[in-house]
Order: sequence, then structure tokens, then C-alpha cells
Amino acid sequence: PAPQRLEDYRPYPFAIKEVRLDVTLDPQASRVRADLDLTRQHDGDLVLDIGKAVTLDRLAVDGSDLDAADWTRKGETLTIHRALPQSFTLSSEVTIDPAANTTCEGLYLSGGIFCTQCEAEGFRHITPYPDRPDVMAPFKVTIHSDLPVLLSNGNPVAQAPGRAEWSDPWPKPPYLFALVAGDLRAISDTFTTMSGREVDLNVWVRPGDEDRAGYAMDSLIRAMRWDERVYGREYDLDVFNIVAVDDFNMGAMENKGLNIFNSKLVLASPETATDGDYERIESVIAHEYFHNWTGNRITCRDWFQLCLKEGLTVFRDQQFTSDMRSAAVKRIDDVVTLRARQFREDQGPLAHPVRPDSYVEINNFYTATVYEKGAEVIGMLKRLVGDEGYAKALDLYFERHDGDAATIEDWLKVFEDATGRDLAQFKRWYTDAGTPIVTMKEDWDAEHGVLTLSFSQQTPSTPGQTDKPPRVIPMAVGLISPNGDEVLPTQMLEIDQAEQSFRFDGLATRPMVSALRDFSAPVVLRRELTDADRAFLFAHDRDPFARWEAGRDLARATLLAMLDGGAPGPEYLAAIGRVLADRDADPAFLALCLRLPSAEELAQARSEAGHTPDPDAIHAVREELASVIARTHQAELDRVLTDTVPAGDYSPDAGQAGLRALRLAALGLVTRIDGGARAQAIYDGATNMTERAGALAALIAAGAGQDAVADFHDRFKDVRLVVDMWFMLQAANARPDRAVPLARELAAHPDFDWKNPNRFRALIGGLSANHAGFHAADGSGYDFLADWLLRVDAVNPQIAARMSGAFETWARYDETRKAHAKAALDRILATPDLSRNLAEMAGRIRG
Ligand code: BAL
Ligand code: ZN
Repeated sequence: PAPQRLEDYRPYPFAIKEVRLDVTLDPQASRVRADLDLTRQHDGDLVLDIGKAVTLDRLAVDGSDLDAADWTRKGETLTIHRALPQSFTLSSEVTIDPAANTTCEGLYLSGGIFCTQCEAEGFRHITPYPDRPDVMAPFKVTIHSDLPVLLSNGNPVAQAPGRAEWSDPWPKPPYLFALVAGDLRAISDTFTTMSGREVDLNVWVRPGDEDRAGYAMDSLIRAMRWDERVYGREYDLDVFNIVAVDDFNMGAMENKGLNIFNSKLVLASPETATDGDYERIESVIAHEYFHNWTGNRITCRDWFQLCLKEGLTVFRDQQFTSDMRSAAVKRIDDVVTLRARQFREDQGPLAHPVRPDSYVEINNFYTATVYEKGAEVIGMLKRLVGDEGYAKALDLYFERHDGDAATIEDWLKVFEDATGRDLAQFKRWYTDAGTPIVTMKEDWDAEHGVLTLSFSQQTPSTPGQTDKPPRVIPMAVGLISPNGDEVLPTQMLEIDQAEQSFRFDGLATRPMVSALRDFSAPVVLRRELTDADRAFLFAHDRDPFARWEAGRDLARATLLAMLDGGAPGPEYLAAIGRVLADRDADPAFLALCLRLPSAEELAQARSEAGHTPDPDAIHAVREELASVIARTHQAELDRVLTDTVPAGDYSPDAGQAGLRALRLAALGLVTRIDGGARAQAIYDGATNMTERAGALAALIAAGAGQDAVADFHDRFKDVRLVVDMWFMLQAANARPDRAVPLARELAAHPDFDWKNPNRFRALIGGLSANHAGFHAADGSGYDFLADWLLRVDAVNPQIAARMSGAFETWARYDETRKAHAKAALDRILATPDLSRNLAEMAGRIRG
């Protein structure tokens, strides 16, 4: 199909004053009647979107039935030809089959629960409608069903056996519509807003899951309070409902007043969820709640503007987590994720701007670039205009655009008007793809005590974009004297030219430069440092991100040198010794310092430096370095294992989670040399899932743990989310030569319910994350993935397309691997009836 283009945007010819939906639920034949009060605003036909599986039973204008000659239905488009009055009511009646809907889009069934997913273009599978975000309307919904709980957006109006009425007064785009019906139980609470209104809060789960919903509720209340305190945003309905379902393509969805969640991001107990799961629940509950203002009250004009709501909402949830936990650790975690996912995207065939200007299938653009880089761009804006400027701009944004479907131009204009700053050049962060490479050079004039920092910036070409003019890059730097004192606290340099210098004078001795503090811009920084320089920064930098980065850089340089035949240098091993001996720093920070750069990060670094990454060699040097560390620091590692058992009952808070993270980081190293003895002991004595899963991962990575794997399944075979974990842990941590054979065995396991998105992601995503395993030289990983993508594409195209991203780096590798990957991609592309989703992805990746 032809791509959609930003430049082709035209406003919809009609406004909708009100939508009334009447839905009679039935698994095979649900009936939906829609009455839309339309008023003409511009010239143009009345065109509605309609899903192919929707049976259209009736169409009427102001109560008069239309006959077949009055409309045309082609593909997903329904065009009305009849002359229409200025204002009128369009009525439609359709039948849909939720039980046959395996796509997790539109109206479908998950474990007997009727639920919906309408972002981005799912509403058309429920009723004919202008399915675009700039058509906003208040909704009244009546649901008929014998199921005990019947929910939709907005406030409850009437509830009677077999029937429920809901009214959502806030005009909303169709992608925020939601309906849920099923046998559900709520845990409930209330929240009093800043103006004193009481809001009923419910987290709805399946009977029996109530005792695992408490953390989601607690997170919601903290998020509501935080948004009032930090952004002045108050909730605007009488009720806020969250529903957990087991079959969900995304993490969660911010439908107005009725968030629907993947149960993975709601349900947690110490025995079944890890600290990481708890933290994700907290952040995603907050993220969806924050969308109520950044996404719902102010939505996107069109899907090209997706980053307007997602980048901002990710930025807000990152701020929230920083406030709830450790800001330093959160920043480092986010950068690790950004580099692993977004830098990788920018380096390959799927690179696209934060605001893309064309797409074939919008679901393929819910990407790390739109979300994570979109958030980084907002972080840069905040750095450039300052905290006060940011607060003023956000106030103006909410005031000016409440009720609007807005654009990135609107967003930037608000910042210009609030702060007086010209953002024309800054806008390139939204329009230009690719990660800028910034090179920093130092010139020291000892005679006059002047340090000159020279920067150059260059952004590699990306598909469809070769000309990359310079961007505005906030570069936070500090200067450290040779004795470790900070002689110049953080300064924000603004680099806005291809080459630019900054002078620092009055310096008594040559300082060490701490650069890109707090990761002030999403760029690759290149500078010449010795291992001794890196070790110095790692020991003395006051900026926690820069300090961690120096250690990471030291580890990366060590591993890259080992790939070229070198041995681990003394600086790195000594630095790790200091980390292990540190009793003062936050254990979570120390855990991050102990963790080796991932195989993906090393492959990226090799590739950036013009080498062909060898996955087996990368795996081998990581293993070797871990063993060397373990042998060098055996006593300290043992001490860490003993000293990091939190006192008291399990709590998912940052303090306890940090201790466990440090313990597991140490365990990962020790397991390299003790044959798994300590991991087995921790597994056997585990009282929470964080330790149990961490120990199991360590055992599997050591090629041990068959008994623990069996035990884990026995214990948790009835807990779906934990069975997902069981699949994922094995596929992700298997030794490279075992990974694909094991994945094949697991795919034949009776519990491999591949139509469940979480289960599919657990196994297929687990294998894709196993770098050397997935990139097996014989191409078996690629073939396995291609087989499964084709199979799942026929039932759930969104999941197939998303998981195909594992192929995106294929062109980096050697000729043998490339030939296998190309053959697998060609096989996918040659398959008849491929979905638009997978066809677009495989085509872009194949090139
Ligand atoms: N809007 C889709 C899910 C999310 O980003 O919140
Ligand atoms: Zn979002």
C-alpha cells in the first residue's frame, strides 16, 4: 500500500458533536449501533473508516435508511454519496465477532473478558467512524450483557442487571474509546483531588488475582498526587478504572478513565514478581495516568505527531520514577535502554525521525525513537530553557491547547512564546533521524592556564536522509583538578555549529574534563582517553551519570581490546575492586557499575568503529572478563553476597531493590567460577522472585540449573506471568550453542501458548535477546524467528511486526550470517497474504 504522508494532512470535513454507542455483547455476534451528530466544517465527502471484518447491517441519515447506491465500501473505507444537510445524525448498525478476533485490536476476548484496544486505528473494527485522532467528541455508551461488570469511558450513569450506561463528557479521539465486560473483581480506593473532589479508583482483575493488585493501586495514587504537585494537573472524572487482561499487544493503554493493562504490568506479589517488575508497574501505571493530560486532554492532530504525547509522557514518567526512587540510577537505566534500543534503531535500516514524515502502518512507529528519543528531546529542551522556562512553557501548553489535537509546531511555539527562545534549529531533533557523533578535543595552554574544548558534530546518513545540518546540542561539562576536586561545576555549553570551541581560563593546573554529564544530549561522544583517565573519572566525577559512564567506558574499552587479542588491564580490575569495597555509595549504583556492557552494546561499538562484530567472540570475551573479575575479587564478591541481604520483610522499594541488584550482579560474576554452587543455594533459599529468577538466570548462563528449571516450572505452573518468565529466562540465558535447539524444544512445550502475546514475546523475544544464540552462524536463529513470525502474522500482525525488529542489525554481520538473514527475510517477503505490518517491517529491514 501507498505510504501516508505528513504533507498530505487535511482537516476532516465534519465535526462530531456527540457519539452515542449502543453495544450488545455476544462472543460471536456483538451488535454495535452508533449515532453520530455531525456538522459540516469544510468541503469534502463523508468518508468513514471501517474494518474489513465488520458486517454493515444498516446505515441511516436522520433516521432514513440509506440504500446500497448511497454508499461505497472499498478496503477499509466507507464513502457516503448522498447529499447531506449541514447538520445531521448518521446512524450505523454493525455485527462483529470478538471470539474470532485474534489480533488484540478492536473488540476481542481475553480469557472470557470482552476488552478493546483502539490505538492507533482499532475503533474502525468496532464501528464505522472517522478513525483519526483530530476528530474529537463526547461519548455516551450503553452496554448490554449478562456479564457482571460492564465498563466504558467516563462516568457511570446507570447500572442495572444486564445493562450499563456510561458518559464521557470530555471530547476524545476514537483511539481512546474503551469497553470492558467480564467477571472481574476490583480492589478499590479513593483519591481526593487538589480542589477537593473525590474520585473512585478501581483496579479490576480476574477473581483470585486481587491480592496481587495492591502495588498498582498504590502506584496510581502516588502518580495522581505527583501530577498535581509537579505539573498542577488534576484528574477530571468521578472514577478512574484500570483493568488487567492477559492478552494485550502493548504494555497498557491510556483510554479515557478506563486504562486497560497487560496483566504483567498490574499483578505483582513478592513471590511472583521481580523488583524490576514492580518498578515497571509503578512507571507504566504512572505513564498511562499522566496521559490523561498529555495525550487525552491534549491529543495529537495526526499519527505523525505521536511523539507529542509519547515523548512527553515518557519524560514525565521518567521524572516520576526519579522522584520515587534514585534519580541517578534511573538516568543510567534510561541511557542503557536508549543505547540498546534507540541508538541501534538509528544505526540501522529502521532509522526514522522522532516525528516521522511517512508510514505505511502506524503501528510500526511505536518505536524507541518516538518514545525514548522523544523523551530525550524534551529533556534537552528543559536543559536549554531551564527549569523555570520549562514550567512556564508547560503551563502555557495546557492553557493554550486543552481540548486540542496538536502538533509539534504547536508544542515548540509554546516554548518560544514562554521563553522567547528561537527553536527553529532545535526542531531538527524532531525532523532529522540519526544519532549525532560529537568529537571533543582538548587543547591545554599551560603557560596561560587556558583549556580550549573543541567540538565537532556529524550525523551519519539514515534511510532517505543524507543531508544532516548541525543541531543544537546541550553539552554539560565540568572540570576536575588532578587531586579530584571539582574546579568548575557543571556548565551547559550549547553546541550549534558543525565545529565550535569553548575557552576556560584561569586554571592553575590542567583539569580533567567531565563531559556529557547527566547524558545531556542523545549523542555519541568521542574523545581520546587512556584507561588511567577513565579510572580517574570513575573515581572522582561528581556527576553520577558521568561517573558511571567512565566505568562503563573502561569496561567497554577493556572488552574491545580483548576482542583484538589484549588482556584486561590493571585499571579496570582495580576500579572494580574499589566498587566492591565501596560501603558508602548506593548499592543500586554499584550494581550498575559491576554490570558488563551488553553483547549488543559491544556489537554496536565494533560496528561504529568499522569492524564486523563477531557474536561468538563477543560472548567469549564477556565470559572471560567476568571470570577474571571473579577470580581477582573472589573474597570481596563473597562479602557482597553476604552483606546484601535486606533486613525485614520484602519490599519493592529502591533501597531493598538496590541491595538485591548488587547481590545478583555479584552472583552473576561468581557463578562463572563456582560451577553454580552459590546460585543454587540462593535459588533454594529464595523468599522472593527477584532472587529466585536472578539465581535461575545465573545458573542457566553457567550451563547448569536443570533441576532448578524443572523446580521453577513445578512451583509456578499455574501462574501465567511466571510461566512467561520461565520461557524467557531459558531462551535469553542459554549458552549460545544451546539457545536455538532449546528454543525449538520450548516451542513444542505444551505451555507454549503462542497466540498469547506475552508467551510469544517471552520465548521469541528471549531468544532475540540472546545475542550469540540468535545470531548463530548457521542461520538457525534467523530461520526459527522467520518461521514463527510467519505463523503469528496470520493471527496477530502487530506482534509479528514488532518481533521482526530482531532482524534489524543483520547487515552488520559477516557474509555467512548476512546470507542466512537475507534468505530468511526474503522468505518472509515472498509469503502470500503477509500483513501490511510485517510486510512493511521486513521490507524496510531487508532494504
Ligand atoms: N499509547 C499506547 C500505550 C502508551 O504508550 O501508553
Ligand atoms: Zn504512552
